[in-house]
Amino acid sequence: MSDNENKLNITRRGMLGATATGAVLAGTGLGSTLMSAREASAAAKYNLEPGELDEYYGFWSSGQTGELRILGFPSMRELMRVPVFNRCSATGWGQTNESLKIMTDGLLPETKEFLAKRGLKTYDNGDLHHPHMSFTDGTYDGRYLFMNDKANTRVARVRCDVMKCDKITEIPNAKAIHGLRPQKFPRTGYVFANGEDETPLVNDGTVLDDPSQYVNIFTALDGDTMEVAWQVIVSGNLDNTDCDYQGKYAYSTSYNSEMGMNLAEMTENELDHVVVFNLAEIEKGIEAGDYQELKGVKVLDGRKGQNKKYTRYIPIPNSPHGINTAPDGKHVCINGKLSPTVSIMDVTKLDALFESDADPRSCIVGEPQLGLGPLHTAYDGQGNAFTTLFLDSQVVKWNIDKAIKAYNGEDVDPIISKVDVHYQPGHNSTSMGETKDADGKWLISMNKFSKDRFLNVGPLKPENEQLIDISSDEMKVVHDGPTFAEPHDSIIVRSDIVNPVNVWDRNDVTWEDARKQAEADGIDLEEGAEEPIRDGNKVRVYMTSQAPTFSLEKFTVKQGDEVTVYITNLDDVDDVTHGFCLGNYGIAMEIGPMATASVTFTADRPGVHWFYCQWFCHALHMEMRGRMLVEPQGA
Ligand code: CUK
Ligand code: CUA
Repeated sequence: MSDNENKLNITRRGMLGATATGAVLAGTGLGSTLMSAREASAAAKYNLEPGELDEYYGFWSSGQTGELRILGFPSMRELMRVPVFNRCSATGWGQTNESLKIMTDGLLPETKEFLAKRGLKTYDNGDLHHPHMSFTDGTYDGRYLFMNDKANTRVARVRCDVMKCDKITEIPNAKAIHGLRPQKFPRTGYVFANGEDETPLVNDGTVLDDPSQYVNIFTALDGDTMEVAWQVIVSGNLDNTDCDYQGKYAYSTSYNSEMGMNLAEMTENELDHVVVFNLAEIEKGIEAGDYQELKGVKVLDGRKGQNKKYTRYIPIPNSPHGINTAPDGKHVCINGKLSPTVSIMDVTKLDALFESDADPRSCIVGEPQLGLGPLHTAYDGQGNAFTTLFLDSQVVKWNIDKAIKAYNGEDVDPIISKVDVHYQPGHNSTSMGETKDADGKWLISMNKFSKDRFLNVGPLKPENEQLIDISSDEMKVVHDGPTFAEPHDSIIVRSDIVNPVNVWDRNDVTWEDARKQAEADGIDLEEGAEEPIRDGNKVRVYMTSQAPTFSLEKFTVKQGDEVTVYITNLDDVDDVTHGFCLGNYGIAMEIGPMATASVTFTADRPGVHWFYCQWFCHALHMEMRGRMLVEPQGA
């Protein structure tokens, strides 16, 4: 290998930092024909060698797929899919008793009844837009992830220790939970959730075309219990939401202050608004009994013109969409969507708004024109903002202080640079950018259309997520990442904050019901039982699994029995997940190392039915199987 080739290889492997690489390239005279030093340095960070670990976790939504996704970032390698509102063939989410408990416990009684008539236990679909981690003192704390379901008005929580969903709450009174954010300070605390679709307050089918009877609902959940803490009735629908770093205010954009019911009506006004929620006043209002109870929830009236201290309405140019608090703890960017502007709100001016009858626009301290279709803004923690321009297919980098100066009449241009993205960006996220620890290294632009960027897969095309190096003023797109429907939003979290376990704790609450049932049956879950336990036509089968065998190679039940199979995985080893798939019974589930999982079904098909382990676990994985005999009725 020649000297030059050798140096080239080293460069390509990204083993040198920017300076050293630059020196190597300059020394060889190859600098102009190869990657620039800066590109090489970015490549060194995102093109990981086999076995190398990422610097960040990325938590991605999946829109109408209904799951949460975990990526290694910045390599953009998809690490895991966590089923939440969807069903999952691999893990049995939506089928195991443990997952069904999580999916059904938080449903409203009326929903359970409605679904039962359709033969369903829970909704089959969801629309997950906004995943956000719990905070302590203004930054991520690695406890939980919270996320919305716009389709069926739910909020879910994922435990970061095992990366599984543990609570799903259906929100009463509201419709279509869209914007969602956890409280940043002092901790989460509240989880704020916007109802996007306005409905008649009493929605019993007697009102359709009387807008005066339509309301919208803002909800605060308790992030620890996942119960609804309180709700506020507002005017106009609610789109996105965020909150401050002081623990005093939450705020939501509203793109339909008109309370219009069709497109023409909804976009009529030049100004829509942001609704600001005063948390202390709302808590006082509840204390003082100034609420009505609707479906078991304390609901305060914060509509426009109520002149109560719960809310203030700040006029914002036409149809604002994203709302993002800057890491400086002071400024909030409100993205105009139909207006080419972003409005900068100063949270330190909100007290005055509530204390006196100050002009609600007095908290707006800047309103730069950035380009067409501003949707969402992210931050680098150095005073700069990055806004997606949906119609322009660009991301614009701009400076917050300069925008404020320009608003005050100084002759400065806040725009630093623009970069083309492909195409039509919605959300963008920066590394740690929605916390006070924003580090200004990376930006991801989540583009709705990929068009010509990838091999054609037919009329339904993937989205395109582009990794952008923002370590200098000139933004640089360094990677395209196709994704299936339809991540709206993501967060990028330093990897040291997230510390999942490798093996389940046998005392985990997930299989509490299974443990209680086993105790009642006099069975130890970790031992299993040699024969099924019969209880009328209910039959309980207790098995353990240890690669490559189930503790039962066969069991017998009768046609028509309601059978519950409990499996405890005794493999106390990283990565040895077993499965239980019962052929032609439509049954399959995952049993993680040291976990218990169970599934209940009616044994209505007589005959011999093989069950097998569906997670590859051992050289004899294929042999990890057994038989269920279903004796015909009357036998
Ligand atoms: S919303 Cu999708 S691009 Cu649901 Cu956060 Cu703005
Ligand atoms: Cu156990 Cu495959």
